[in-house]
Amino acid sequence: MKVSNAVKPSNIRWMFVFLLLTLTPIAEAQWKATLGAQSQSMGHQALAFLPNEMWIHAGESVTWTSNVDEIHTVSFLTAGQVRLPFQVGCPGFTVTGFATVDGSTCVTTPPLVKGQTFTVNFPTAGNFKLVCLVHQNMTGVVHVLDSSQPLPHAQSFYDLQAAAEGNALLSDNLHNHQMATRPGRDSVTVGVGEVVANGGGTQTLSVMRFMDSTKVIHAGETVEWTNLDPATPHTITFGVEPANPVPPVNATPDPDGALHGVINSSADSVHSGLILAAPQDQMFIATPPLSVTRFRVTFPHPGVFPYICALHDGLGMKGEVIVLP
Ligand SMILES: [Cu+2]
Repeated sequence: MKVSNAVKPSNIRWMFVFLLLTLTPIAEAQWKATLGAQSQSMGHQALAFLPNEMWIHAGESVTWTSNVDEIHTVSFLTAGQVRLPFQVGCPGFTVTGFATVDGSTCVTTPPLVKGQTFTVNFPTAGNFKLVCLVHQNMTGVVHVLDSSQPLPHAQSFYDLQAAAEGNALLSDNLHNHQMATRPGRDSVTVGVGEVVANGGGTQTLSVMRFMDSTKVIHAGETVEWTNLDPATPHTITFGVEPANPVPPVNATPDPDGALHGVINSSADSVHSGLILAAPQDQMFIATPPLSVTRFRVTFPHPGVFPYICALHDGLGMKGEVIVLP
């Protein structure tokens, strides 16, 4: 007698296994995600919630753990709320360790560093946008479903996705982009980066390095720094680091808008202020003004002049200019 494929004993066994798998509820009261990923040198920073989209049941919690030396926040703003600097937060309301999010109030952590965790309980169903107040293109969403709804993924899926997304960001090679936009011999690229999108929001790669970190020039020449990163600010800081990194010190605008300083001796302090791309243009919203993306320093005299990015020197973002006679 011919036995059809559909009722072979081996197929019945697999159908049973499949049924078991599909009928077993995903019972995860406590979910886990990661803040950021970084290269060993700390120069490549994935500014991302990993993963940045999760589906959970009402009443369950998610714990975010920082994995990196760059700071991040876990922040849930109320609908339409203006995003404020991370130093201000919600404002004036920051919590550590644990919070409840139901969309009625803003909840944010202070900046979290490697090893720190934050757990959020979601008592009610809804879709909750997640942002980092330090990095504007680091966003995500937590879909909180009623307990009668099935969940699409288990924690093991999110663990794999987090690792894959982090690796994908860190391994993206922006070298060609950097070389193509390189303006000239005495130029230094101040970081390069990219913003990518997925179903949950946006994730960013920032390479936090001066690409030609040792520049050799002759007395009287000028070095030009250009920030190629679409979102991350940097500074070029010689001498004393100012308490407030935002405004420039001892630098004035050239006719094309770039800031320009002069260093006569190693006792001089010159600070670019924040050098960064303008916010991304969006249809139907007022066009943002140009921002300052370039900084120039003229060196009339020989010497060795070290400098740092005041924001990211802790990650190793440093350079020097050697001025020959
Ligand atoms: Cu920097």
